[in-house]
Amino acid sequence: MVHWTAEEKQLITTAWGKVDVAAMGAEALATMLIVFPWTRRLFTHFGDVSSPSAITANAKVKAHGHKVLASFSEAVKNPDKVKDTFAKLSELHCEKLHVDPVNFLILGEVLITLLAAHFGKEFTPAYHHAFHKLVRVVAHAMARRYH
Ligand code: HNI
Repeated sequence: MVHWTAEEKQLITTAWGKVDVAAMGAEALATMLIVFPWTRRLFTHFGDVSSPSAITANAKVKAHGHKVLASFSEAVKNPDKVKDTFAKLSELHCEKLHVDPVNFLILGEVLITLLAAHFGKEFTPAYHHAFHKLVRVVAHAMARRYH
């Protein structure tokens, strides 16, 4: 069981309150698809995901990125209940979509990089640490069905 300090929870909530989930979700998914091209294979039914410009312009990628980050927001709201929150999604991603679990961490790292770029100097090591921990907890919960 992961323990969250009051400070960690506070840092995560404070930063997240300033995040545009739709915009950052779209950017995070697009960045993952651009920088880690093997992840494109799962999204070919979204249309053209064959190049950075096609990915950035793809409305389905944008909408799905929003959906994924909105789902991640549930972890922000309830960091103590991440396992339960993602139980159904873990089943979907592991048993139906067969997403390689390393990709959950990759998407998380992409998100942290975007947060750091967005907040600049405000994103102190304490924020970094708190989000890293959350990303690990979410990735672990998402991969649970593989364990
Ligand atoms: Ni993911 C569908 C959440 C990581 C590939 N994903 C979803 C849905 C949510 C979601 C919510 C919609 C479910 C539904 O329709 O019932 N995904 C999340 C979260 C993470 C994550 C919270 C990580 C923290 N997904 C990933 C990763 C990949 C991925 C890393 C691939 C590399 N997800 C998919 C695919 C779908 C999907 C593929 C189905 C898309 C579709 O609409 O066809």
